[in-house]
Formats: sequence, C-alpha cells, structure tokens
Amino acid sequence: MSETVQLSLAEVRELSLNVLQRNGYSEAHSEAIADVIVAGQRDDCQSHGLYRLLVCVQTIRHGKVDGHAVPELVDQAASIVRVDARFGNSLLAFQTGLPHFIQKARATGVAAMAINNCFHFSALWPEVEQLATEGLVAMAMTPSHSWVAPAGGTKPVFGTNPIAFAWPRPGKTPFVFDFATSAIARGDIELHRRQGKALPEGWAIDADGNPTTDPVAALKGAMLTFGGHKGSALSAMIELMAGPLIGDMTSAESMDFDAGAGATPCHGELLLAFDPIAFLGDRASEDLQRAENLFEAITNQGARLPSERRYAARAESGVHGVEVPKALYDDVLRLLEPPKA
Ligand code: NDP
Ligand code: PYC
Repeated sequence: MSETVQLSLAEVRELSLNVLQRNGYSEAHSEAIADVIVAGQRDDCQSHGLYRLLVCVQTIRHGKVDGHAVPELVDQAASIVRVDARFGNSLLAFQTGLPHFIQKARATGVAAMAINNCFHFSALWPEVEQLATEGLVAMAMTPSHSWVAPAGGTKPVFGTNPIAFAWPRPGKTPFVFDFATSAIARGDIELHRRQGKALPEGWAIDADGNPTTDPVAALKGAMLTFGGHKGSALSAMIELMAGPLIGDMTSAESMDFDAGAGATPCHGELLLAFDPIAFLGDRASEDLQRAENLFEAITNQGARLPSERRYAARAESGVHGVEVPKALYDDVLRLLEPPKA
C-alpha cells in the first residue's frame, strides 16, 4: 500500500504559496495559482492539484514563464474582452478580465474573453463554475502541446485540448463538465508513470504507432482522442477557436515554442458566456426550471451528473482535509530547496 500524508486545505495553500514565491512567482501570480491548485486537490482532481506545482516550477526554472508579468486588458469589441497575459500564467489574466467579461455578457447577452500569450497548466472547471455562480452559462477551451494523434493517424498533432461547460442552477451547485478531448489528461499519464501503473487500453500508442499500456512508451508516442473521430473533430475545433481565431498558437506551435524545455504549454484560451436573462427576460426562471427536469431525468434513473464526484470530494475535504501521496509531497517539499546545479 502506498504511503500518504494528510493535509488540511490551509496547509495545501500555504505549501503552494511558499513553493511558488520561493521559485520566483510574484505574490499576485502565486495567489491566483495557489487558489486553483487548492481547488484541484480539494475536489480530488489529482492530475491538476498539487502535482502541478512540479510543472509550474519546471516552467519558471527553464526561464519560460514570466513570474511577474502584469496582464494587459484590452476592450476588443462590444462583446469581446481580450487579456494579454504577456507570457505569464493564465490564471491572473483570467482574474483580470473576469469582471469586464461578466459585465459584457450581461450588457450584450453573449460575450467572449480571449486570453493570449499565457502559460496554461490548469483545469477549466474552476473558471466556468465561477461564471455559472454569477448566473451565466459558460464555456471554456484551450489547446496544449501536440501530444495527441488525430483519429486514424499515428503522429501527434492536437493538444489534450480541454473543453468545459457550466450551467447555473438556482440554489444548487452548477452543472459542470470539463474534460480533455484526448482519452485522458496528459497529467494522468504522468501520474501513472510516477506510480509505475499500467495505462488502461485505448489511451495511447507507442512511437511506432502500436497500442500501448506502458506510460513511458505512451509519453514517447502519442495519446489517442476520446470517442475516435468525434473527439478528434472537437479537438480540431478547439485548436481553431482558441488558436488562429484569437491570434494565438496551436498545440504544435506551442510545442515548437517550448523547444524541448518540458514547460507547461503556452498559447491562448477562449471563454464564452451567455446570459439567460438576456435570452429569456421574464421567462428565465420558468425555462431554467425546465433544465432541472432534464437533470432529474438523468439522476432519477441512478445516473450521475458530471461534477457530482467533485462536489462530494469538496464536501469531504472541507471537513477532513486531503490525502496526498507521500512521494508527491516529498517532491513538492524539495521545490523549496534551491535547484541543484
Ligand atoms: P475526466 O475524464 O476525469 O472527467 C471528465 C468529466 O466527466 C468531469 O466533469 C467528470 O466529473 C465527468 N464524469 C466522469 N465520470 C462520469 C460519470 N460516470 N458520469 C457523469 N460524469 C462523469 O477528465 P479528463 O482526464 O479528461 O480531464 C481532467 C482535467 O484535466 C480537466 O479538468 C481538464 O480541464 C484538465 N486539462 C487541462 C488541460 C490544459 O491544457 N489546461 C489539458 C487537458 C486537461 P467528475 O469530476 O465529477 O468526476
Ligand atoms: O493534463 O493534459 C494535461 C494538461 C496539459 C496542460 C495542462 N494539463
């Protein structure tokens, strides 16, 4: 049985802030990043919790991300906010644009926020969930590094390209889904490698294009899309909408830009928000109630809604804290020491 360490959420946050600041992230970036790392660990999203501190530190130690970048807000159009992250992390840029994005969505009914030139390591659900708690329907998408082969091919072209959606539910936690368009997040392949565990079939192929369950061979080969040609098409859509449409890099371009450093991907992110009040006016509460009928038709037959597992983990962690693999905890503690020459 693998050893674990029990931490309170306050301890996860303090550890994250210490590691980030000790490694050159400004206070503002450290706070924004720590919030999302704590949320990931709290909601039992292991691929985007404390593990990501290793990636954040690798990224800054390779001189890639600007840990002190101040995002620049641009009022691009009546319904478009643009935030230039100036090669800092995406999360402070998201926070910078958020109030303007919400205001535009309420004023025009539909708004977009493009974040450009950002190093991006995080899950998207914290962002769309935040928009849904403001009463907005929200979507987010972003490329990553070209690790994923298109359906029918064997060579990486796409990123793991997550897409997230949130729907506000009066008096309840929002309906949220957030998944990679690859069979699984890259972070999960890394976690299997760290734990020496075989991958499930269907996640990856090796460098010769043969199916593999070996995480090391998978990391050298290519990941597969979820749902074959359907995930492949969605992944291409994300490349286009959160790449050329917003004037930013595709996953392949992000990989070239990385030049072998192994840093977190650098590209853009696109968020969309829809205001039900603008669409529906006085009918809003009646129509949102019909959405509840849909959710009931799912759960009444024993199926679960996406994010139910996360919300349950959140409730549990709020009381008992979180269990972290000791090997990961030790690796994170080592980030507090100066890097070895
Ligand atoms: P998962 O396959 O673990 O989960 C995908 C979604 O499906 C979640 O919303 C999950 O809800 C839901 N779900 C899972 N099982 C069920 C079920 N049985 N019934 C209903 N819903 C279910 O996610 P991925 O590995 O694909 O992605 C993990 C994270 O990685 C995402 O948050 C994503 O944003 C992030 N990521 C970030 C990237 C980046 O470039 N920034 C790149 C790729 C991924 P629940 O959580 O409640 O289980
Ligand atoms: O897990 O695929 C992933 C990922 C890529 C960038 C951030 N997370």
